[in-house]
Amino acid sequence: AQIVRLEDYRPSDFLIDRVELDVRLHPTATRVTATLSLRPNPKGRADAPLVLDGDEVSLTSVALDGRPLPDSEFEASPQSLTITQPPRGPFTLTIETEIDPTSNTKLMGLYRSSGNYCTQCEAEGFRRITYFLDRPDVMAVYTTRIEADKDEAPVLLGNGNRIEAGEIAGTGRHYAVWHDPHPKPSYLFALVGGRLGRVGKTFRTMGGREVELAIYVEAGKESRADYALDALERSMRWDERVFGREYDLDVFNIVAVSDFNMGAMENKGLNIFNDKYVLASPETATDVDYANIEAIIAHEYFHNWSGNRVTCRDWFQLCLKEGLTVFRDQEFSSDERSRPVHRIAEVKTLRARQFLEDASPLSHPVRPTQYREINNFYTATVYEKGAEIVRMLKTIIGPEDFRRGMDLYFERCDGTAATVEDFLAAFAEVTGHDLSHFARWYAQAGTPRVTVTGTYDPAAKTYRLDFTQATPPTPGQPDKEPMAIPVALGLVSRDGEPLQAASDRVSPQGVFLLDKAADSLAFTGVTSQPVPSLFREFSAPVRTSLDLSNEELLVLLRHDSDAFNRWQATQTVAMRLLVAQAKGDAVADSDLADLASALCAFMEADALDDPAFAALVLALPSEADIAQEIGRDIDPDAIHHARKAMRRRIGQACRETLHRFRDSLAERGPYSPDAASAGRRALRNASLDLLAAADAALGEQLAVEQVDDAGNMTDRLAALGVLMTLPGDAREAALARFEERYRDEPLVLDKWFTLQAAIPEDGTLERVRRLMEHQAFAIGNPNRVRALVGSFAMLNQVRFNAKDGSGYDFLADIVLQVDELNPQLAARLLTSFSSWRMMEKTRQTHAKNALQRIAGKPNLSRDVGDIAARSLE
Ligand code: HT7
Ligand code: ZN
Repeated sequence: AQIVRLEDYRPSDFLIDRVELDVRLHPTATRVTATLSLRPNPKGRADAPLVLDGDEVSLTSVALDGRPLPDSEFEASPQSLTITQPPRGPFTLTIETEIDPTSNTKLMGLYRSSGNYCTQCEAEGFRRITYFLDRPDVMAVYTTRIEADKDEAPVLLGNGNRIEAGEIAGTGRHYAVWHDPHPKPSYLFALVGGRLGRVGKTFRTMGGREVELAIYVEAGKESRADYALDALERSMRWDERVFGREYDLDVFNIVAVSDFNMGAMENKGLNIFNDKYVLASPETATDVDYANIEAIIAHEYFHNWSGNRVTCRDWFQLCLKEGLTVFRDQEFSSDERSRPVHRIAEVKTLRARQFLEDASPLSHPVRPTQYREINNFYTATVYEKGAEIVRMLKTIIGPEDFRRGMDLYFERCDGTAATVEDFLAAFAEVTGHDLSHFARWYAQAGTPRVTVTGTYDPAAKTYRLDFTQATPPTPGQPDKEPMAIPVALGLVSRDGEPLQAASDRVSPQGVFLLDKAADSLAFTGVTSQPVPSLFREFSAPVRTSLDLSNEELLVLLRHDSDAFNRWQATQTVAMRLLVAQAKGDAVADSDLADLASALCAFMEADALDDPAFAALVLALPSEADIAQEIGRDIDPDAIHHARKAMRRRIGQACRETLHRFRDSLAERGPYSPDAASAGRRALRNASLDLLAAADAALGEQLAVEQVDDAGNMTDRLAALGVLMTLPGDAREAALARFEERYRDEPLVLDKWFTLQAAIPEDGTLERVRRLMEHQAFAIGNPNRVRALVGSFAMLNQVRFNAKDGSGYDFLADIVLQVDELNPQLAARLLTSFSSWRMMEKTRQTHAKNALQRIAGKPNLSRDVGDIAARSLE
């Protein structure tokens, strides 16, 4: 397939100032008339033909300045429309096309979900609606007339403000006209037509403008959108307060649909959401669901400035909007919830997804330089590492200059399609810093490893830290340069007393900038041997090797003022022991005992001060984390057994405390999704999990009771999750009762699919195959496929990586099946092979065979072909 390269970017030869669309909705033959006001781009090539993009559209007619064009003056295929000799001044092109939304299973362009019409245009979906210059640097003002059968689609929504609506007498049809005054790229276009329920409220912006907020959902589920609506209002207020950003239209609509390729989409004034990230009630959604809804509502809203008002020049600049917007939504959630708890959750996700990707054949820079299929670059690297870069920038320049830089960026780039260079230029200008070294973070792939050793000189009362950094080779980048790494740090005394220490290389905010391959840092006036606390709040997306003993790390758990590093210290100790056990190395029983007793002591002393934090401390590194740490010759069965044994050990050691938590943290009042209540539930359920690991019979009894008596989905699902680790009739009976209770709740049944797909037992693959026949499963629905097949591949380390290759063969079969319907979804499933080269030999061979079988299949989509090829490179 053709490769698109950043270095080949050139401005479009034509610009489009205005788009008038007339869309007559019909289930199988929707007619679209697009009237485009075009002109040659002064920055483009003179005498170039006009080549419009298309994808599976069928052309009915084309007219230039009102004159129907004869066949000799254009060339049309489903993929493009070329006007061979366009005028050299402004002109209008009127294009009529016909599309079939019902047979659109790719869920890109105009499609139907539960009978409703909706669109998805990012990245290249608009060309599936009409022929267009479908690239983000072509920005136009859109007016959209939508017409539909009144019964089929009583609600008609478009971008911007509604300027007209009416009935078409005698036809049973009606229409609405929407106008969006803000020029935008085609990927932000959207329309919706359907039978939908609505909740809404009025929001007054800081400038006094009244905005009608509304969320449209499946009729009957309106009350489940209340939390999302509240999150929207809080996001709007936060963006005004923290970034000075005000909303700019009279309405802001959100529509929830049940068939959706990703989480949500930030179309201008008309966000479209996967209903999983809108609908919530205590009976159907968990605390994690509520937190995700809040974060994604905020993320899409924040795009109104970081993405829509300032958009991307080309798709290589995707991190410009996604990394920045993830950073903004993370800051919002940290302000609304607990900052340290949220930071730990972010880092867990970053390591599980982005570090994994960076260590795989799919590793790429935050700003890639080439792609075959842009849909494959909506990755953890672009999103999560992209957000970490913005966070490091803020850490290096400080919060005041960061805000001044953001203001300048928004002001200067408003209404434009910008680049990473434009973004960095704003910060360079307000600070006077040269950010060219820092800019390497966008260009160089791979996770740097920082190695640190500390030396104390009691006579001189000095403490020296020696740093080195190295980044491993990644595809296309064998040699790496040193990065600019902000190290937020402090020294901690062993007895918890404050420690006075000074270094002129550390900023007043406690940050040392490591920007060479090796550097040293000396502290003076250090009166006792300290323990260094490095990368506080995880100040940079790096791996670290520290020469600290387990005992020293456990000092940090007790005494560090930085909550992130208190958590990190226990994770590091646990990881060392788990890795050693999984590799079959000798592990001293006293080391296990020390960890368990440090955890029990922490639980006794501190857990109830911040239960959410305590629950995170109690959660051991996952099997996938351990595999990543081992890095080569991985045996997932050995990892599973090591982790299981350690859970048992901790459960036994802390049994009494855990029992006490079960009682003292029991739910008293009605359910509330706030962070403090969620934290208490998290600690109580973590206690159940460890108790069950220590004593299966007791665990089964407590879990069955909780599944049946729980007053909310968080507790019910947590208990059912514990039962998944305990084979037997009680588990099967509880699963059956759960299924019966939620038989009409697809989003809840997804959780039921997920739990079963993750059971680490021999029969799970058969179970997953059986569940694919379940009446609630649908191969065309991304949520269902991700819940069952995606969870099997991503969450079930032992069964997906089964030594006989059965897990890989199964996934390959499903990828090929899904590819015929929805290539984007198939390609995402396929990324679960990304760490195949780290497995031991037998598994590697099976994985390679499965990947080769996929790569060799004729007529693969570009999406799947690209992932398969890169995975094998
Ligand atoms: N900007 C959006 C990314 C996106 C997408 C969303 C839904 C379906 C297909 C999609 N392709 C790309 C979502 C976001 O990051 O905010
Ligand atoms: Zn986004």
